[in-house]
Amino acid sequence: MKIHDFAIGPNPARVRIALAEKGLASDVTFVPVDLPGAEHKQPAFLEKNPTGTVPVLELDDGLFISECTAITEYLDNLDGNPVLTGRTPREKAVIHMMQKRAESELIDAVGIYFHHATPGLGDKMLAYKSPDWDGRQAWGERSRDRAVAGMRYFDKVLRDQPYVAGQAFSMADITVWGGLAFADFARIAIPEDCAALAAWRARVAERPSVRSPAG
Ligand code: GSH
Repeated sequence: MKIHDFAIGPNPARVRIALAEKGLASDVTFVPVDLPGAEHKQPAFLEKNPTGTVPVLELDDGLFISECTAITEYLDNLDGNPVLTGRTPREKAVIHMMQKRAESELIDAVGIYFHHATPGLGDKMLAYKSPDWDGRQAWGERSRDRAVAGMRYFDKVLRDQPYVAGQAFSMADITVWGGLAFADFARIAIPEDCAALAAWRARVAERPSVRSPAG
């Protein structure tokens, strides 16, 4: 298997953590994609993933799978022991729901702020953004506020349970982890009163997969 990604990206980190959780790190080769150079917006890459984002998993039969959730589900099911995406219908549904909330209310909201209200990945990416700086900035700042509201939401969830989707670590925790890492990078502070979120983060930071992700 190959993973086309950008080593320091927070979404690539989600898959790198999943690979380490599953003990599959040595089964993949990483192919770097030059995001600041806009390689992911060029036709050769868009053939692999029309949405122009990383990571992308390339299987040995030539199939390309994009979206961290789809990649994680594939990896998690390879050994018939899906610990990250749930075993029962109920577990699967809750993990899916919470991870989607972590995407839309946290990591994607941070991404909009970073890419549209700050210099983001630099000048070569400007051609792929709206030329209306004021509009972009206003939209980005609304997204930043949404990300902070997302942090508060997950703090509330974690006051009542040890992990984002319940009693066990899952793909939903990985997405929140990536969202907070992206927030650090984009300089969006976690509200100081989010004690449950901070305690969860300190606990997750000790996991071997998080301390030593694949790659
Ligand atoms: N929903 C996508 C997934 O789960 O894979 C998000 C992927 C994503 O946004 N990746 C970032 C990216 O490629 C890297 S952290 N950004 C480049 C861009 O938006 O131009």
